[in-house]
Amino acid sequence: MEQQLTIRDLEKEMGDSQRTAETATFGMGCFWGPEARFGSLPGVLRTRVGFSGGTTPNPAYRNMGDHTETVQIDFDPELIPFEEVLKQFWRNHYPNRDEYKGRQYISLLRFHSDAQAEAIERVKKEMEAELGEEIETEIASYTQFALAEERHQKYYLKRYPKALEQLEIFYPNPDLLIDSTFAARLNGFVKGFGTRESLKQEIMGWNTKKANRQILADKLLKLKW
Ligand code: MHO
Repeated sequence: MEQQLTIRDLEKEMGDSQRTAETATFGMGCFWGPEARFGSLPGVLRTRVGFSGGTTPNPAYRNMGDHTETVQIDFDPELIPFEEVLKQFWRNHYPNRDEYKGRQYISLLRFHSDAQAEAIERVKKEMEAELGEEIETEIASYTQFALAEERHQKYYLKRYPKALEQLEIFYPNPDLLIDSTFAARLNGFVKGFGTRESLKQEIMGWNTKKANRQILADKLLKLKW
């Protein structure tokens, strides 16, 4: 019998571009939505949700203490510059909301380098002009990020058990959804970001073996939701 390829094999060469990948960490309200939005953007390699910005040890969804719901993405800055990530961040939530449930839903940014810190200051000014208000996003240097429970990862995609069943062959363990670009795109797609056709086009341009790209594009077109 032919050996079954898992998503790790199918996306292998994309993972290799980790050489150039950058990470961004931010909170903009309930983490389910922004994981889907950012997961749909070409150039975003991986998305995950978790907790950041606080001091409570071992945070979990029902015990996040002073942490904030946070999305973390790995992206290829040649395909999507950090400035663009920031514009998507600020244009898609209101950063000055009154506190609600403590720090759980605050607007939060953690920078991973001096270059990111500088870009944040620059783009923030631009966004303040656009918004006509000062932005109160909590900005600090990155220290830690704790992954949320598996049920919160790719939350919207998980609302489609029938599709997940058809994907099981690529993802024999649900944890494989966390690091997968294909899963990030599908999670965005079910939330209404992008079309089947635009996603197929993008996949055919991925830095993967041609046969593997074809397998993923075929799967996408055949998926029954
Ligand atoms: N309105 C959602 C928020 C979940 S989000 C992960 C709920 O509590 O059902 O904070």
